[in-house]
Amino acid sequence: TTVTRRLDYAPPAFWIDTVDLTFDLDPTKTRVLNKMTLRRNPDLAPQALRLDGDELNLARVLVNGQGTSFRMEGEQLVLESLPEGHEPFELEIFTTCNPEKNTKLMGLFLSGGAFFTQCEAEGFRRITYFIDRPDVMASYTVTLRADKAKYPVLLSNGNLVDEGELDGGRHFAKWQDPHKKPSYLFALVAGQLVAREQRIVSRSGKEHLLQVYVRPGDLDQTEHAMNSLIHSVLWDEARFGLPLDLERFMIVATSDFNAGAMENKGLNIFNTKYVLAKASTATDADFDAVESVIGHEYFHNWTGNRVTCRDWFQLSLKEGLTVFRDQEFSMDLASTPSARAVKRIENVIGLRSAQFPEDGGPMAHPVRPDEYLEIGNFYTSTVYEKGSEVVRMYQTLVGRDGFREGMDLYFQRHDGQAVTCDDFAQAMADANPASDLARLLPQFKRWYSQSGTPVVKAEGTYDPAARTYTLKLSQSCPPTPGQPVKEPFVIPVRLGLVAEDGRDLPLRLEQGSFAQVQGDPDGSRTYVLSDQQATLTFLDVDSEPVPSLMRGFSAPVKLDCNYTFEQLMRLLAKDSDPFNRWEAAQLLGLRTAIDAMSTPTAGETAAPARPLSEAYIAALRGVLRHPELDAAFKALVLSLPDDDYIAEQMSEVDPQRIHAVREAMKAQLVTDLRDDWEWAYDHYKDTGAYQPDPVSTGRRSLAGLALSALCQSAQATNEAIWPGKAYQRFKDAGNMTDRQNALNALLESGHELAARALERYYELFHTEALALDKWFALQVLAPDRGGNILPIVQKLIKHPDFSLRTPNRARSVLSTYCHRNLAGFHRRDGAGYNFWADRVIELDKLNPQVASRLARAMDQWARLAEPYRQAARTAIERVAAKTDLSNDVREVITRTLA
Ligand code: HT7
Ligand code: ZN
Repeated sequence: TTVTRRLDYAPPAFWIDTVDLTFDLDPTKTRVLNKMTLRRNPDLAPQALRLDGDELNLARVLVNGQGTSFRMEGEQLVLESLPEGHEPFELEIFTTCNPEKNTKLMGLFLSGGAFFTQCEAEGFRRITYFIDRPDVMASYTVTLRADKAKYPVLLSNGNLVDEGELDGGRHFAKWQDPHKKPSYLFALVAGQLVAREQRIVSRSGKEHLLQVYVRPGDLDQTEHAMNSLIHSVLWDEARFGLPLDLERFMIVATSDFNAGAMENKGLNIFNTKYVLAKASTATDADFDAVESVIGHEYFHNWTGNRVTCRDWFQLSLKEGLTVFRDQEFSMDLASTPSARAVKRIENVIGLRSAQFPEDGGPMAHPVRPDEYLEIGNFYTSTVYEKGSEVVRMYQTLVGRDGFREGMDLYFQRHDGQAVTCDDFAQAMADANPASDLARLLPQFKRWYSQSGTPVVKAEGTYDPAARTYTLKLSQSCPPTPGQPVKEPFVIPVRLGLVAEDGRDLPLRLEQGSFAQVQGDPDGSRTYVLSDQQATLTFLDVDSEPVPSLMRGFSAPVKLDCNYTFEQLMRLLAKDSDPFNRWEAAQLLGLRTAIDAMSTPTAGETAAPARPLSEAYIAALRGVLRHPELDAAFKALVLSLPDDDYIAEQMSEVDPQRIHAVREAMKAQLVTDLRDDWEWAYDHYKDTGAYQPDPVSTGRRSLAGLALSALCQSAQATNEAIWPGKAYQRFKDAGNMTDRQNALNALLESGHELAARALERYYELFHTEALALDKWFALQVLAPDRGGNILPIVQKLIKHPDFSLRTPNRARSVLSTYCHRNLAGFHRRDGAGYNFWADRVIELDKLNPQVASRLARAMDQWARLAEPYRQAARTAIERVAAKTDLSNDVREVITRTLA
């Protein structure tokens, strides 16, 4: 229980050059022989060797073949009497561990009778004693021995160099990794698995074998994963000149996994959720997620594996950069400008719903954190998603070609090394010496050190006589834990001036200049706001414009611009930037919600009548019926900001009131546009044979929204046709997207047919784990009606198919309830919070990482109105009072109460 601090970094006292591991795999007692060559770090004074361990049984330690003295300090194995001088020596360590008891799923564990590993961040020490930190890079040879019938497939990193039979029905396989790697990238897999295989020839003419390993019945669900992998290999070569550096690249799926996937060198291990996909059980969103996670792990092969992190404070060096790369990959595959914009909007929705609240709450931390108790708690949306936005800003400041030059220089300088975020920043600046980035680098790096979401305030005035438009920009950033005062950031503001007819007006500045950004579309320029304030005067502006600011979400900030209603309507109808068209609709929705919140009603859960204005409804109708806009884009514009995003805007949060207001807005939207929804449903509902491409995905998404609206409006008028049609569609659907949307339409409208559909769904899919996860989650996500969700949740956790030990299943009920159903969870009687406390305590004993994610559902408690706030505090204090919490949960709870 000690805090680790970034500034305490010191290089390791020893280097490990080679590691030769032999495993005798057994579910309850796996033997591990670890033979290493080490040498003293010549730059440091002689010190003891300290090896990390966690829940290991130590049998024997030999130095150069001889017994030696050692001692334990906590979980560390300490060796004092080692050969002097700088010559390499050999250290052999024999340990055993118990994979079957490993419910934490870190280190070596069992899933469905097969062995898997998870070593990032500090799991390798649960397999053997080691200097378990990312700057210690070694060459690995691994021999796996196991019962052949139970574990016919034996995999580890690199190339298979030997295999054969052993006595007693056992066999072995020997693997050698040609690349040096840190211990967190080690992996092994052993079990009954089958593989889809594909040989490919890369641009350079090299042949590679790609394999996707799954359980025998699942092979028919691997085609999309394999295609995504092939696309990833081709894309990284084409866009970044980065080839696959292995003869063989393997992906293996497991149904018990704490995270999404893991980029172990040449042997990626995946949560089944991000590998398996077939039309009958996976939705369009699932297909998209498979594509982006396969891309993400593959891209780590360069950004993370070839160049890795010096220490875990640099996590965003690999994660922010790799998220950026996977987002660009999905955008490039999307191909049309409109489909690209849809991807961008989806990414920004994700950032705002998770990262913005994180940055404004008790767990706020910089993209490069300064301290941690448990590193597992810092795999956050700040490190990942905000980190990705920081990388995107480099590209915005130096252009796409400049960014590529920066990447090239980064690899030229650092291939094979463990480096820092500063090294990446320096490579970007050095490759672009004439850019704003090079000029502003020290200030730009505040994005790594200062937490909090900056606010950009904008105020414009038009002078018709002078034909000038003056835009005053200023920036500020609220205080965050440990950081009361912030210095100004470097904020790229991509902007345009929109005329009444939608034209982009010319952008001519009286003084100052725009960044020389290649790739800005006509009518957009990027202004780099680096001072606390700036005034831009535009010349030759022949009519009053509406400023379109932060186009494409050019920086991870909140924009505060007091647009009039009419100005927002102009942007929604005509902005050439699709992101800001969508943004205008969101702002209109938010304003309506906030205004309605302050309108008195008969009680806080009573709905204000007809909160949406006629003009706004008409504008949404215009978008819905638009002859040219893509369906996917329409669906995004027609979706109201969700409860959580509305809550994010309030200084004091009343969850029930927010929910009531949003439900009232939705009720009006479904009734006022009833005929339009019907038109949209008929127009978009047929997509033919299932294809997960952007066009058909968009059509299904809009048809789903329409069906849901129609069922809700039918519920209001007691009309039975639409629920009947939804039930029919649920029964007949040829793919899971349409089926789930139909079921959801019934659940959302609260129609009694929902129960029948749920029963039928269970009959159809109870043997398919991922589809069954959805069955649990959909019931928990339904709108809360008079507090009915908690009893449903309580019933579901008693269901024979529910299990706390399988993270996907546990999350499908618990995280869905505590993180994603605002009104269901935040009850006036506090029962949701009590339920949360009980589950966090229970889960912490099994799997601290999953428990600490759940613990974060109370991040925003201090902003709650009464009586929620007091009830929340009581529940958090009850967890805090436990003396045997894991470090993971302890850290979250302590920060939450601070
Ligand atoms: N780099 C991987 C991180 C990860 C992880 C971290 C903590 C505990 C379990 C974990 N499994 C995977 C995932 C990634 O970003 O690609
Ligand atoms: Zn990653």
